[in-house]
Amino acid sequence: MNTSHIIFPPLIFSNDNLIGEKVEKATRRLKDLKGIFHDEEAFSSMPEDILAYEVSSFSPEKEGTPGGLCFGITYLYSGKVGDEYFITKGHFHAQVGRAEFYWGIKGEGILIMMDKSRKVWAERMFPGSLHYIPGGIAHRVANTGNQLLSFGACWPFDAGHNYEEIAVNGFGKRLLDRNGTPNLI
Ligand code: PAN
Ligand code: ZN
Repeated sequence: MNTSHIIFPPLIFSNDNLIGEKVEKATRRLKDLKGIFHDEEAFSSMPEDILAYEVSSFSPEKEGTPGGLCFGITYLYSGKVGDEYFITKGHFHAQVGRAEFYWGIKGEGILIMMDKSRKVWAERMFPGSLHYIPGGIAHRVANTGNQLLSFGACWPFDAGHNYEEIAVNGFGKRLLDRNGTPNLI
């Protein structure tokens, strides 16, 4: 048998690690999340270099290629700013019709979603949980546990990310710790 056409894949996803030459890593520290948390006093009393989350992603095609897919793993650290859990910035996709899958890998958290009318709902995330985020729905994740939360994501290449709207108006509800229990308020 001629094995010359059998190659190693460009990507290995092992445990919660994404390994490959084309994997890119983005880092978000508290200072990158200014204006996201409601307790500004608690925010400014914390070291701004604290790691909030990292994203390892793999984009097999050129940005914007219609029909292409992206794959990413987010590592969201455990922590709180006042009574608010560490969260990702959150975004709508720039192309409104673009959906996405998330799935829980490690730790526990909550996926918060919001539609255009600012109606908010949420789903628990845990190892093995699978979440479909329809097009036109803003999404962000909170780590509600005391260990790292890692989750996978797969989204269309041409989705694009609209952070602006969330940066300006936030979500309609926040996930706050009330006596040790997460509450959407
Ligand atoms: C995810 C997110 C990732 C980080 O890959 O980009 O969890 O969250 P923010 O992008 O809101 O900072 C995704 O939803 N991609 O579309
Ligand atoms: Zn997204």
